[in-house]
Order: sequence, then C-alpha cells, then structure tokens
Amino acid sequence: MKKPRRLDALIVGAGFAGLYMLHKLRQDGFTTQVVEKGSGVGGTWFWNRYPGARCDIPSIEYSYSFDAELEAEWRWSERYAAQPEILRYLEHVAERFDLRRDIALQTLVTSARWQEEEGRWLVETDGGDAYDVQFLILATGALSEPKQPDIPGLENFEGQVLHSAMWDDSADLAGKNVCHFGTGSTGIQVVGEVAKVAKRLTVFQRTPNFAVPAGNHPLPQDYLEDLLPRYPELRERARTSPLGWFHGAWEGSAKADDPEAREKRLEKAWKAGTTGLLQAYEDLLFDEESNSYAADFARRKIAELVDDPETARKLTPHGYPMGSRRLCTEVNFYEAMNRDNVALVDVREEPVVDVTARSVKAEKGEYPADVIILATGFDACVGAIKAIDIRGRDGRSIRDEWDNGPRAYLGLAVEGFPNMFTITGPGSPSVLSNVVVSIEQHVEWVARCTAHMRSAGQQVIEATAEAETAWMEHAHEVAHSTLFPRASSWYQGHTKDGRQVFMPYVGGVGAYRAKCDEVAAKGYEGFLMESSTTMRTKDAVAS
Ligand code: NA7
Repeated sequence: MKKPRRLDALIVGAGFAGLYMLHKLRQDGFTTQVVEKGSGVGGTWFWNRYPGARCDIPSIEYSYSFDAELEAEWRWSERYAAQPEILRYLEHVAERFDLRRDIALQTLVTSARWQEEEGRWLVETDGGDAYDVQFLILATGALSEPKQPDIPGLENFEGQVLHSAMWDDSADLAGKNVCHFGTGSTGIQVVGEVAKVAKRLTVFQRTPNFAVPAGNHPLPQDYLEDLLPRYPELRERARTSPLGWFHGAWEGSAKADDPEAREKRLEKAWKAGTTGLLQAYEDLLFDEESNSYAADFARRKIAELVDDPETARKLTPHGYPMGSRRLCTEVNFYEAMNRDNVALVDVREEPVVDVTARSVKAEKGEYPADVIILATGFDACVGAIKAIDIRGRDGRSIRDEWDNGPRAYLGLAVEGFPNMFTITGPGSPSVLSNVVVSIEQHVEWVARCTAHMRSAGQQVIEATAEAETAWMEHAHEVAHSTLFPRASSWYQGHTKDGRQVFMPYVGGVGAYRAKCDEVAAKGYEGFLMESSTTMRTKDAVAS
C-alpha cells in the first residue's frame, strides 16, 4: 500500500451522482477525489452500451438542473436519448466543470476501514493507492453490480458470452445464431435491436413483464427555445412531485370511470409513452381493482401487437399488479416477436437443461448459439456497496450486516459507519424516481451537511440506531400501503429469516425531500455529531 493521500472526501463512482458530488464539494472548498472502475466517466451510461440502450424517462427531465447555462447549451436530439448521447452529455459535463483532473479512472475501491482514533476513513484501491479521508461518499449506483444467472452448463459454451452491463463494443451479431436471456427493461431493448441483424434469435423468458411503447421521436429543432423559459418551474415541479417527473398522475380513480371513458383515457396514456400508462389514474399503484383495468388494457394490447397467439400468451404478464415490477419501455420488441427469425422460449414451461459448446438445450428443443446474451439484471440497490469490503466501527462489515437486508437512515447514512454517505441508497426514492432528480437532492443534502459540519467544528457524523430503525419501519409501512410488495421483483431485499425489505422509498420524491430538509433544519435530527475537540480530548485520554 502506498502512503495514503490525505483529503477531505473520497467519492466512489463517476456517474451522474459522482460527477455532481465532486463539483459541489469542490465549490465548497473541500479537497476531493473521485475513483471510478471504468475507463471513462458516465457510470451506468458508460457500462450499459448494448444495442438499443436508451433512457425510459424523457431526457429533458433526465438531466441535471443545477446549472442554467448547462441547460441552455445542451440540446437533446430525441425525446428519450440513446446511451451514446447520454454518455456524451456526461462527458461534456466532466469537461465543462473541469472535473477530470480529480477523477482516477480504472481504479477499483477494494476496501474502506474506519479509523476510530482519527475519525477518518482509510480507503484502498486495486492499484495499491490509498486515501485517508474524512468523508467517504458512495456514488456507486443502484443498478451497477451485474448479476450472473444460474444457467446449467454455461461454462461449456465456446462462443461469445455478452452481459448487457459489460458489453463488448466489437461484438458483431450480424448473421449469428443468438440465444438471449432476460426480458426486463434491458432485455426488451436488446431484443428489439438484435432481432434485426441476427440470423436466428432465441429469447429465453422467465417472467413476462408489462411493456409500453416508448413513443420516442426526434425533438424539434427549436424545442429548447420554447422550454428554457419554463424550465425552472418544471424542474421545481419535478423536485416536489411523487416520482421526480414534470407531470404527475391524472386525477381520479380507474374504478370511478365508466368502461368507455376508461378505455379512452388508457388509450391516451398508452400513446403518451411509458411514463404515461402508470399515470393514467392516481390510484393505479394503490388499488388492486383500478390497477386491474390498466393491466387488462395492456394485456389486450399485447394480443393486438403479437401475431402468433401462443407467443402472445407467453408474453402476457399475470399474477402481479402492473407497475409493481418495473414497467418496461419497448421499441421494436413486440415487432421483433413477429419476425420469422425470432423464437420465444418460456423457461418456466420449458426449463433450460444444459448449454453445450454451441447450443442451449431446453426440455423441448435445442437452440443453436454462436453468441449468448445475458440481460439478467443487477444485484440492485446494494450490490455495488457490498462489493467493497467496508468496515465501520469495531470492524463491523456492511457486507455481513446487509446480508440480513439493507438498512440506512433516509437511504443516506448507516449506523456504525460514520462519515459515510450513500447517494440514492436503500431507503431513499432512488430507482422508483427520476434518479437524476433524486441524485441532485442527495448531493445537495450531503454538501449542506459537510459544510455545516465544517463551520460548526464537527468532525464525525453518524446516524443513530433509533432513527435508522424508525425510518426503515416507516419505509416498510409506506411500501405496504401500495401494490409494490405484491410482486416478486428486484425492488425487494430479504433478511436471513426470509422477511422482505422493500428497498426503494415509495413515499414520494417531494415528501422525502421535505423530510430530509426537516432533518437538516432540526440540527441533523437522528444523527450524532462529534467535534474535533471532543476527538482530541478522547485521544489525549486514550494515550
Ligand atoms: P431486470 O429487470 O432484473 O431483468 C433481468 C431479467 O433476467 C429478468 O427478466 C429475469 O427474470 C431474467 N433472468 C434472470 N435469470 C434468468 C435465467 N436463468 N433464465 C431466464 N431469465 C433470467 O434487469 P434489467 O437490466 O432488465 O433492468 C434493470 C433496470 O436497469 C431497469 O429497470 C432500468 O431501470 C435499468 P425474472 O424476472 O427474475 O424472472
């Protein structure tokens, strides 16, 4: 280990969260470094470069709001930008705010140890670098630790295996036999594109998901001129809304409308694109009967869009409320399912039994494969944090503790792990919101907190166990007032004895922001702080 570099803060990750956090702390005069395992900035948008990768929130909303000049100079080409454009945007942000000089790329944080006597973190990387920092800020992303699926015999495969979150840019799928696993948001995007070039594409699906056409389109040349005067008000609306979007749900209950009016409204919402359908009525995520009208509507659409009734049957979701699993955005997915070179295998009806050197064998058939694509998701909300060997007070390991279900106060801080902040951590709106809005809110809250600590002469901040427990109980209660827990989904974590922990906070972005602001205004209620003086006194006593 090299001699540790002494800084105020270390930020792990150079995606939307890490870049803004660096900018903010630097503005406040803190010495700060970002470490990033990728060879470029961009986080999620650096890694997820598979064909068809695209945002499912309109880009004019899924972008930073902290700088009016940035807003005025960046022009999106499409309603939902594709990955290369979002990556260019983040690279632009890194250049524009001169962030790169404090970002170490291709550097993986391997461990972080709380140094009790100093009240600081000692952080080590795979390259042997070390950092001695007051604050450790985990901007590691909620969907960044890829999950490897359990597919029997996969190790025997002699062709190329591509994971959607670690895509090989040089991969050429033209004229190839491709076997594809996973039909979540990612898989649905991949299939729409790969179907156009593959010789034969076999899609292995486990749980069918609801998918709504994106309604993507190029943005008019002059859209920005029209948007700019309204931007501040729209951004403010997003900050105080339930999901971090400009527009909230349409008023009323699906139960209250007569069938004709309901059909008309659902049709309009369907045409509005993905974010529309769940917003068609305000009670769709709360009331089972209302939800069933929208879900049945979406099921009828699948039957209309997919030619082969047997394929349509397999693609039709059942057994969980629409939206309780992530609602997917589709571009060409159902169209791909109508192509002659595409086949769908439902692995619940026809399990995969083996993978050979050049094929995937299922119970009822063998499917040729030159390439296998895994769009099999992430160890959501916790994976990237657990990947680091983090030891808090008394050597406590976050990996071990979160194996019993994640816990955090406001999704921001963890008892036993002082001076560590988790941006969009479990217990915050994170993946159930426009995450850029949630990231900005967390970054600004953390910056306000660190600035407060410096001016108040405080060295250490730590969430109390009581505040953390109370928050987790509240988050659980709110989740259970909705339909979200009715589905098995990656939103759920589990304790060792099998209890569910619903990881994102569903109480709404606006309400959550108000709570965080209140905590700060009340002198960081639910946190304990120690001043540098107390620490020095303790040191003196100890020696
Ligand atoms: P998801 O939504 O977790 O999807 C992963 C998919 O992979 C899902 O359909 C899984 O089925 C499927 N899967 C996992 N293992 C297997 C096996 N062994 N066989 C067949 N299918 C399998 O991840 P995404 O990357 O699509 O999306 C995550 C988020 O990233 C997304 O919401 C956006 O916010 C960005 P399952 O559902 O577990 O039955």
